[in-house]
Amino acid sequence: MHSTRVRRARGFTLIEAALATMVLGTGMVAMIVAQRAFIAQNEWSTLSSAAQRLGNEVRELTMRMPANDPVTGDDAWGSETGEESVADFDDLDDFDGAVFSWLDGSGPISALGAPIDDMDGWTQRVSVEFVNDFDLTEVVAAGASGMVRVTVVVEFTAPGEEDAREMARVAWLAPR
Ligand SMILES: [Ca+2]
Ligand SMILES: [Ca+2]
Repeated sequence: MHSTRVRRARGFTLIEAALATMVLGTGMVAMIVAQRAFIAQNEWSTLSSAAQRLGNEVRELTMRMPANDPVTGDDAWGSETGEESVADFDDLDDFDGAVFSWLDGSGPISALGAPIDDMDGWTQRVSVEFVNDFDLTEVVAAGASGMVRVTVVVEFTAPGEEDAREMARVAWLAPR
């Protein structure tokens, strides 16, 4: 009886203390992991909404443009002679293959056609295709249908990284 009392009075044993430290430690690690995951998720959603926005900027820019050049009609694909930059583009197929990138200062562009400041890392890639009027997933030869599909792939290169990552793909249809 006497000896038990003495043991109790000693307080925590080494093992108990070690266990308590371990429990605390594990709790802290779990908190840090959770916080990191939260920050990463937050960053990801910020990036993906920026990407969506950049896709929509191109969409707005081209909204009122015809599928074919107002002067040359559907004879030529791509930008016509003298149309050298986005400021000259006046029909949808002018945008086929266009790349607006932070790398060369050509992008990413806004709905006004001008590069947006402070958007390092971002690139918009545009492709324009004719699709089957009755099966919009099927790409057909240029001029062979009444429906054009414009796709903007938005990529982001994180600081310190070399490879760009696709963050959004915005596509829409435009009748000719
Ligand atoms: Ca044109
Ligand atoms: Ca054109």
